[in-house]
Amino acid sequence: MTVVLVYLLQFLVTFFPVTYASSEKYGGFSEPHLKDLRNRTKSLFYHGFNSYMAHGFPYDEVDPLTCEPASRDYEDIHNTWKNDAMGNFSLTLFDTLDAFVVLGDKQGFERNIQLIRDTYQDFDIDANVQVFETTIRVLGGLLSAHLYASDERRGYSIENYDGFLLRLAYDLGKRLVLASENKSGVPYPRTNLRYGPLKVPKSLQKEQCTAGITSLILEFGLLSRLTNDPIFELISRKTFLNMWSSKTVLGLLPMTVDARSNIFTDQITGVGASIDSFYEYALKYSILFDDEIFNDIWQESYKALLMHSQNSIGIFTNIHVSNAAAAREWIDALGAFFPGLLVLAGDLKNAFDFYTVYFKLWNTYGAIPERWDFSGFRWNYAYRDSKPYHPLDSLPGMSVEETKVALMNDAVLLEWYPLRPEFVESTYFLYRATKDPFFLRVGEAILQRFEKDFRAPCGFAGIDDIRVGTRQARMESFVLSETLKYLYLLFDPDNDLHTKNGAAIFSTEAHPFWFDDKLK
Ligand code: DMJ
Repeated sequence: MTVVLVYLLQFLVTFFPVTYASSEKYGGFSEPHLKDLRNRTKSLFYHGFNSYMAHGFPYDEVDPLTCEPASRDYEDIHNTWKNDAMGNFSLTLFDTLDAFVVLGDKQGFERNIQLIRDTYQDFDIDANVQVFETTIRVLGGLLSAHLYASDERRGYSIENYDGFLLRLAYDLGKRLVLASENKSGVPYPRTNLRYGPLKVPKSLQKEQCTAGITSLILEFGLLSRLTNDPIFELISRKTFLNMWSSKTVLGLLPMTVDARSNIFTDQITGVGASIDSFYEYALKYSILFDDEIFNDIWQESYKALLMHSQNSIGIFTNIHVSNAAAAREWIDALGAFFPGLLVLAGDLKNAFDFYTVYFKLWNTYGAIPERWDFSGFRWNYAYRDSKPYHPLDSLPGMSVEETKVALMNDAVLLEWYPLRPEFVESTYFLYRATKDPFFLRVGEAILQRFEKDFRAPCGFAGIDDIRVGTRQARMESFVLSETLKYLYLLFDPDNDLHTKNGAAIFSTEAHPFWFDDKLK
């Protein structure tokens, strides 16, 4: 026995420092383990993309369950869930161009660019699309691909590249910017790519949101600087600053606006859907273009959130903009990007506190509910606020198990999970900043869920109702362009994007952007 122990100790003394040293480099995971995670993520990406190419292209998406091509809803013009993003312009292909660079697949990158050259001369398409969605997914995809194709310093430049991706981006930009020609001063939310915003039915032009109005600035700014046509940046900057000037004395902006009158239609704010990328683009624009004014906007708006919206456990809650009174006790799946943004802002403590709430959601549901109630309504009602919840207590007439299920289900206010990227995005940023293997473990769990539960015959199907697990007949383009991209990057410490030479800002759709004098 003693001999065995001595051998064991010797073994540990001999090998522990080696194991420790190599695992420390990759935050506690060995390189072969990380390599395996990368390969598995890569093969998921190719499963999704190749399914799209085989069955979906040239349409916008592929139905992951039936393998039919998927495009706009021509029967119901009010089906904005589909029609806002699907412009009949091979959406998935444009949105995933730079993902091939991230995966280190130069051939795939060049092949897809050639395919675009062969298929698209312009965006002269009779389709009503949402300006924000088209900007972040298609224009953003084109700009990032153009940067990689043209900038020799990044190692993906294409021989004899003639800038046609930028010409396409310019064509698209000129169509999208027409939406700003609205007397009210607020851009129309939608436009018709061929005929302009006036061709869009009025019923679709009423409701705008703060994120939609302010989040064109990164793509439009880059487009202006690369083409030397200032119009895009001038207009989007002016729109952003106008919006910011209508903040309340508390420094808060409401989330919805009537585009016809430029009047806010609610008085509530938070960090999730409808306002998320306002914060994101204030900070990212200030970094990409070294802009003091936008840095001040970020600082001031974040300070207001810390003061009025953050609660005692670190959730950024929804509040009234004029008096900061609690408004709605829920958070949404889109808000899960905020911890990642806070990493970029250098505020790790608040990033981690808010992240742990989403982590808990992932752990509980194996997904992030689209909207989740943190009020504990039924419990508080049953006990008239007298008894705080304890995991071993139950509701009247229920077992402990039944109580847990009831409370879990009660809390899901919107039940779908379309494989959104935000939680993975924040996991990635927190890992980059801390190198804590905890985040790699979270990533590994997400990867397993993709392999086991989200994988479908032709790509990946989201969940229609996370309480029962019914599947969604849709793979949005962001599954490939964002969710799997961030997951891959999480497992790839030596990716070009993590080197000084490859540094970039990710757009809200995870397209890497950079800009300096050499690109002018
Ligand atoms: C993406 O298209 C972008 O991240 C956008 O900013 C918000 N939501 C979707 C994915 O959830």
